[in-house]
Amino acid sequence: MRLYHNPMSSCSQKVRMALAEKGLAFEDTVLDLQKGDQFDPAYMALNPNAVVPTLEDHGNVLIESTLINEYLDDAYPEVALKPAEPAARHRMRLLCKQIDNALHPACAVITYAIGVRPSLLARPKDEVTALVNKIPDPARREARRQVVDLGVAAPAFREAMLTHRNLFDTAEEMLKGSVWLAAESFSLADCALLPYALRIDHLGQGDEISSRPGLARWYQQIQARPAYAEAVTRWLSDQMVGGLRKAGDAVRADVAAVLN
Ligand SMILES: N[C@@H](CCC(=O)N[C@@H](CS)C(=O)NCC(=O)O)C(=O)O
Repeated sequence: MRLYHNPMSSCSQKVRMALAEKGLAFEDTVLDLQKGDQFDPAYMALNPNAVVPTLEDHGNVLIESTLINEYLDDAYPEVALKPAEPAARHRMRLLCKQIDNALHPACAVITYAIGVRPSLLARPKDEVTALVNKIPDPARREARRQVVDLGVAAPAFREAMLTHRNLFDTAEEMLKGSVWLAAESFSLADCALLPYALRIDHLGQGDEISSRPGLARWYQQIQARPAYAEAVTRWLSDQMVGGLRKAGDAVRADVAAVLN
């Protein structure tokens, strides 16, 4: 099994979490997303969307993190990460869908507006424009251009923060009745939400988690799992996390002003 991924990428964290929960070993290829490795034609032959992760397993090439996790659970069912009960399974899938449709694009917006923009602004403008122009999806490309130009003042940034609040409210409701998001047992829904809680925390907006008691409890609980150390902590560097936190501190007042 080979995973093409990036240490900090949220979708890669989601898949690494499922792999670790299942105790599955894998070889890996790390892509530098700021350098543009994802646009390499050889990689795009595997993943035409020019994004990570991609999984190769027994000659199959699998893309889309949520579907990769579903594949892993089907192919390696010994440690089950889908609830047995059909309604709980639907809750799990609905949350994964909401995350893919709304939260993930919103996370890309806040990550670039706060965390990545400072390093992009330090690079030659035509180099950054060329990188943005390579994004195949027009909506993603336009959102990226907006946040590179305007940072947290971009209209897309405020929308993205509100999308996070919406999804975190949904999660808070789900956690009122159960230990984990979709059921009493840990599931792919927990793997799916984790990277976004982590990212908002790293970007200096951890109040969005700590102000919701159920989510705060869940966030602590998931970080205590052995799979978290294997799938997340092992891949984080102090330099990367420190860079995000520093960038978050620098725009804290601006973010508060935009949200008020
Ligand atoms: N829907 C895709 C989204 C993947 C995605 O957006 N990956 C990001 C990292 S989390 C990426 O590769 N970005 C590259 C870029 O923005 O150019 C999935 O779930 O796998």
